[in-house]
Order: sequence, then C-alpha cells, then structure tokens
Amino acid sequence: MAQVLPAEHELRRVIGDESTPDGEVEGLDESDLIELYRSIVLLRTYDERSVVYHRQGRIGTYAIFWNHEAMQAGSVHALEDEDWIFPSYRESAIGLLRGMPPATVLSWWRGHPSGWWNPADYNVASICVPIGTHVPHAAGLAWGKKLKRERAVAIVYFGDGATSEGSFHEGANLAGVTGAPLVLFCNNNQWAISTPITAQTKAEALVDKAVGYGIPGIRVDGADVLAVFEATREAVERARDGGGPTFIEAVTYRTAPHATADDPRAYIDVERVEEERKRECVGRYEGYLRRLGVLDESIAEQIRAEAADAMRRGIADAEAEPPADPELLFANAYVDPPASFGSDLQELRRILSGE
Ligand SMILES: Cc1ncc(C[n+]2csc(CCOP(=O)(O)OP(=O)(O)O)c2C)c(N)n1
Ligand SMILES: [Mg+2]
Repeated sequence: MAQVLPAEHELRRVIGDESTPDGEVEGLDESDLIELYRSIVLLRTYDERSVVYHRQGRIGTYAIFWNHEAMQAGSVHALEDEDWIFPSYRESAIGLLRGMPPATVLSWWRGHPSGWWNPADYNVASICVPIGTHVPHAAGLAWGKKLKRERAVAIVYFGDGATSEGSFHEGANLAGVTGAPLVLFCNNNQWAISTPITAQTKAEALVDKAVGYGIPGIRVDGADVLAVFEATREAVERARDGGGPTFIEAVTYRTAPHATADDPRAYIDVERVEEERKRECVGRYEGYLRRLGVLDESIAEQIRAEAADAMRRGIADAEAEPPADPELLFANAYVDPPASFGSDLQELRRILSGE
C-alpha cells in the first residue's frame, strides 16, 4: 500500500505582520523580488483598468481578480516558459506574465476573435469558463509530457467551487494514478458566486481532498505572493523530478464582486470584506519590499507607470481592430449547417449595417 501523508492544514506564510516577523525565500535575489513586483502590479493594473473599461462600455462582463494577483504572479514565477498554464476565467490575464499583449486579453473580453490566441504560442491554454472542465485537459497534457519524457509540467487554476465538480475529481484522480507532472492550484476565495465554502464541502479544509487522490497537499496564504511562490516551486520541482501531482490550496477571501454583473452586498459579509481589503496582496508585498530596503517610491512609481502605459496601449490596440465578421457566429458550428443559417446571417448583417 502506498503511504499517504495527511495534508497540511497550517497556512504557509513568508510575509510578516504585527505579530510575526518577515521571512525570506531561499534563491530569490533582489532583481527576482522586483520582477515579481512588476508582475503583481501589472496584474493589479490590468484588473483595475478593466473594471473602468467595463463601466465605460468598452469591454463586456468581466471577472474581477482583485486580491487574487499574488496567487497568479507567485505561482507563474515558479514555472519555466516550457511549462503549461491552464487558466479559468479568474486568471484571464495570466498570459500577460508570458508576454501576451494586453490587447489580446482585452479583445477576449470584448468578444472579438483577435482575443483567441494560439495556446502553443505562449504555452497558455484557452481561458476556461465552464467550471473545472479544464482539469482533465491539464492532467492529460501533463501525462502526455511524462509519456514523451519531456521536462515540462502543467499547472491548472480553479476555484473552491470547482472542487465540487465531477471533472475536477476525474482530472485530479487521473493525474494521481498516472503520476502526471501537474500542479492543481485551487484559489479558495471562499465563494462560488453566492455559495459559501461551508455549503460547498463538509471537509475541514479543501487541501484534505489531496489525501483521497494519494497526492501531497499544501495549504498556503493566497495573499502572500512569496509563500505562494515557494509552495508552487516545491510542487513544480516534485513534478519535474517524477514525483507526480500536488494539490495546492491557496486561501484567500473574495473582496470584489464575482464579476461586473454581480452585487455581492445581497449575500457577503461586508465587514469581513473591509478587513480583508486592509491586508490585500499587493500592499502586503510592497510593505515587505520596503522593509527589506529593495523598493522605494520612485521604483514603485516607475513600475506602476509602465503597467498603466501598457494598458492604455492595450485598449487602444483592441479598439483599433476592425469589427469581426458576423459569419464567425455560424461558421464551424455544424458539418452540415441548417438552411436557416444563411438567412439568419443575412438578417444579422442587415441589422449590423443599420439599414
Ligand atoms: C459547469 C459550470 N456550472 C456552472 C457555471 C456557472 N458558474 C460560473 S462561475 C461559478 C462559480 C465558481 O466558483 P469557484 O469555482 O469558487 O471560482 P471563483 O469564481 O470563486 O474563482 C459558477 C457556478 C459554470 N460556469 N460552469
Ligand atoms: Mg471561489
């Protein structure tokens, strides 16, 4: 019988607070720490600008990831470029950390085909909106890498709600059985739209699910970018060394609406949100870097300005795209399209031309 260790319940942390001193991560020098800061600020800027663009009617419904940036930046920094990323809608802009232009992601949220990137260009799979269906895809890709004796590993991001879905179970189980080099990264923001984590599972902690798949589980503070980096690096090293998958539960609290179409005041604990916003991840990392003497206001200002510029260019480029051909709505849907498609398309063209 395989020996399975109980999953760890204690939250791993590196960044200190009033009661705990700052720790440090072995192997990260000052320039690595600043690069990580650049990434977390780029994601924060993307997110905040996107909410504004949405309000201005320039992008469609948008899934806000404010205070999720540490989970995304920390984990991506633990990867190599050959490693594959499988994002959910909550990680829509994670490709930016692989050099994807902001215009591409903004176009995706504009429903424009210039937002459809080729996954092989960045080793970033398409954004998955159905909950958890990308977990088996990621497990399959990772298993394939193992069978071909390639070095690459895969990471798949999903939420607490996804752990109640069949596809999460199938993917995690398959990865465990095949020893696939996969990191299962669960952003536990404690809400699945309006469903709280207490209605999601009877398990004491989501990380306990790892035990059922016979794989190691790590629990980490999701608003601590350095702890997330360290935990993911450990999981990636194990996967690359043939040690199979790891389940990471990154614990946080959703401090923004689920998406721009949601009003959480109807169900969320507003005081808790206020508390959590005080310890949001970008400010916490900034505080750490300042205490360490690595970051001052002029460097921070320059990094913020670069990110704001990238977003200004991004929305201008996305809006400069010519409108998509409406035929795309019908093309590739059926081998033998119904006859009505022709007249539907004609009608749509007539409406769009404003005649
Ligand atoms: C298969 C499926 N069922 C239902 C939905 C509707 N839906 C969209 S987001 C969401 C909540 C998911 O919550 P969680 O997995 O915790 O991720 P979070 O949004 O909190 O990051 C649901 C149920 C969906 N997209 N896909
Ligand atoms: Mg959630």
